[in-house]
Formats: sequence, structure tokens, C-alpha cells
Amino acid sequence: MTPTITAFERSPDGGKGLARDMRVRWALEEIGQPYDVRLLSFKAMKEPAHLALHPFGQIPTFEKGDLALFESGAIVFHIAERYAGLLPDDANARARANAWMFAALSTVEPPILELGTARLLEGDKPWSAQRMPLVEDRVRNRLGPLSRRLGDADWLDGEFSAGDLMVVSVLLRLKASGMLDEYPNLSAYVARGKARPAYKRAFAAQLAVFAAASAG
Ligand code: GTB
Repeated sequence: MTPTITAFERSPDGGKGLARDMRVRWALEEIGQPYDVRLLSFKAMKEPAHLALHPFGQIPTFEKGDLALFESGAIVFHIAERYAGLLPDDANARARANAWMFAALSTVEPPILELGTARLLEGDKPWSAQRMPLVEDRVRNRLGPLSRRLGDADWLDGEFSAGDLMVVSVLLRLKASGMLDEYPNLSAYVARGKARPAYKRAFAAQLAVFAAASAG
């Protein structure tokens, strides 16, 4: 049975890979699982039909048979657990890859999201310039240790895993800030993720949605 995911009908970033359906698309592409996409307007996301799937009225969601999931982390975790290709066979290595998935979402992503809020929504506040260095340093508090742990390895723990997929996805949100440039090995790590054929297919699919909406 082909799973169905939800995505923005018209993503605010122009379909440039930042909306969170990208992680789910990437995971599905890595394991070679075709999927259908149901596109939603901002209005439709808050209507009862979608709220039944996603209590917060957001994307992405994932439906397959009688399973309906929300939260990109839970969806990628489910895909990684259920299909071969995104987690190692060895039980301990698998647990470590899962730890990187959780680290991406609960340790690395929060200060990155806060930086986005500070830049996009609070940049015009009188206190913004004073606060920004604090917000940036909180991001560096995560990027520094991550950079040291990665060192000159290609991936965080052996072969590419769902942990890398999620960490790279989170780091991609830093592009506009330029902060990744301070950590050449992390920049190279993100570039390696983006060079994967599965990432490229997922990116092209997300961009195609925006292109079609703009043409129509
Ligand atoms: N924790 C949830 C998850 O990981 O699945 C967060 C889901 C979430 O934030 N979804 C956003 C959403 O549906 C889209 S991804 N927002 C609509 C709403 O809340 O009403 C966040 C996002 C949106 C847009 C860009 N962009 O354009 O650059 C980037 C990321």
C-alpha cells in the first residue's frame, strides 16, 4: 500500500526544502518507497478533516492503511524502523542512530528555530540587536560539540543513517544565517547529505509542487 503524506500547497520558502515534509520525502526516497502527496492550504490545515490527523493543524502527516501519524520525527522514526535502509542492523548501532534522531530534534533544532524567530519575526524590535548575539551563541553551543564529534568523518556514526538525515535536515535551517560557514566540517557534512540522490529526488519533488502552483 502506498503511503500518503501531506505538504504545503504553496510553501512560504518557494519549495526550497525547508518545510518539514522534506524530511519525510527524503526518508521515503532513501528506502525506495513511492508515496502520494496530499497538498493543503493554510486554511485546510485548520479544518476538521486535517485536525483529525494532526491535532495542531500542521504538515507533515503520514497515512498508511489504518496508521495515521503526525510529527516529522515520529514519521521518520517509523519509516526507519519499518523498512530497511535507514538504520544499522546491529542493535547498539541502531540505538545510537536513534539517539542522533532525538538529538537533532530536541537538542540541536530548538536554538536554530529560536534564531529563525529572532531574525524573521523580531528583527525590527528595539532590543533585537542586543539579544541576537545571545541567540547566536546558543546555536554555537550546539554546533561546536557537533562539529567536534563529527571530526573528519563522513557521517556521525558509521554509515549514513536516519540520525544523519535528521541532523542534516535541522542544520539546513541555518543556511540564511551563514552560521554553518563557521564550521567547515559541518558545511561539508550538509553538502554530503544534499548530494545524496534520495535528497535530490525529494527536493525536486517538493520544488515541483511550488512550480506547478505558481504556473497555475
Ligand atoms: N514539530 C512538528 C514536526 O516536526 O512535524 C512541526 C511541524 C511544523 O512546524 N509544520 C509547519 C506547519 O505546518 C511546516 S514546517 N506550519 C503551518 C502552521 O503551523 O499553521 C515549518 C516550516 C514552514 C515554512 C518554512 N519556510 O517556508 O521556510 C520552513 C519551515
